[in-house]
Amino acid sequence: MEDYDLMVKLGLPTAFSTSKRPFYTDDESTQDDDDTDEHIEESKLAINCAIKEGKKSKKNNNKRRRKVKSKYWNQRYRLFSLFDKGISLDQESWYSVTPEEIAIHIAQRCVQNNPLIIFDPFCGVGGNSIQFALASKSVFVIASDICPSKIAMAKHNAEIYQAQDRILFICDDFNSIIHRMKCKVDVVFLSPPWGGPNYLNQDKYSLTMMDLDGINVYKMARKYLTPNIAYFLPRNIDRDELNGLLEPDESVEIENNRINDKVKTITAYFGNLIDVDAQKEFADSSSS
Ligand code: MGP
Ligand code: SAH
Repeated sequence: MEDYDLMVKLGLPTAFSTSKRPFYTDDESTQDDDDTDEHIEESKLAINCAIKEGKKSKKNNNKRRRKVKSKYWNQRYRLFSLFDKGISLDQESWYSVTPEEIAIHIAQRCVQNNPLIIFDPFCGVGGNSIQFALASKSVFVIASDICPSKIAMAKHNAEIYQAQDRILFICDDFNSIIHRMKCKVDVVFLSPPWGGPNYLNQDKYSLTMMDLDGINVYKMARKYLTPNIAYFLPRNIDRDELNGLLEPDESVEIENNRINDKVKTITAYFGNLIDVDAQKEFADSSSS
């Protein structure tokens, strides 16, 4: 199915710039044509670069390696097990992408209630979106990011994992796309930027330290999208602040994501993503 048909089906505005081509309905205003065309050209260029980079990546691994901090390079298969098939990453993504093992786990949790649409509005180069699409054949993923080149890379990476057919890639700002979504979203996954690797410099990381203000990001997603939210956060997050996001009678499940016994990240689950059985088991065992 063409992206255009899907966008119409999902109630998405068809003038979004996607990594593929611009889409218009006959009655849509074309006043933003120039902006959109420019955006599309940028995206096309980025896709070509990503594809070229992918093709060359086997031959040029040494060249790539020199540009990437060894700490990240050494973890490349942890980020994408199919790295050698030509996975594309930019500098920011090397330290932001969700390690594959964690992304698979989060995806499995998010598909447990058989959602139809999962929205990943900070999709980066696709670490999570790919795994959402692979986690269940009945899931459709809307993956957006403000950065056109990341969208192009995410698309390219999704093709490597053969997950592209169930992901719609859109280049847009979170603050703008949430107001334009007309379709019902069943789950939203939030993985905004934490301000780079320096997030570990403080004992407790506050959501307000994010450039986008993590409290606002949560509140906007809760208000305009769905209460079923998985929020991907630093391991030193202020947990009291997360509890402070809740309305009366709501709860949050905070999960440590470990790799080799080390807590790497945490995921906070809200709404129907909370594992009620696990919470009950925990409550029973701690009260006995
Ligand atoms: P990290 O800072 O590389 O921690 O991030 P690590 O490897 O435990 O550092 P060390 O020095 O203790 O060895 C761990 C993970 O957090 C990354 O793999 C990303 O998945 C995630 N992550 C890190 N940052 C800076 C961001 C970010 O800005 N946004 C998002 N969404 N995820 C991030
Ligand atoms: N989960 C992703 C990584 C996300 S990193 C993965 O595993 O690949 C955070 C992403 O947020 C970056 O790609 C950045 O481009 C994007 N971003 C930053 N500001 C944004 C905004 N205002 N709207 C949408 N995306 C934004």
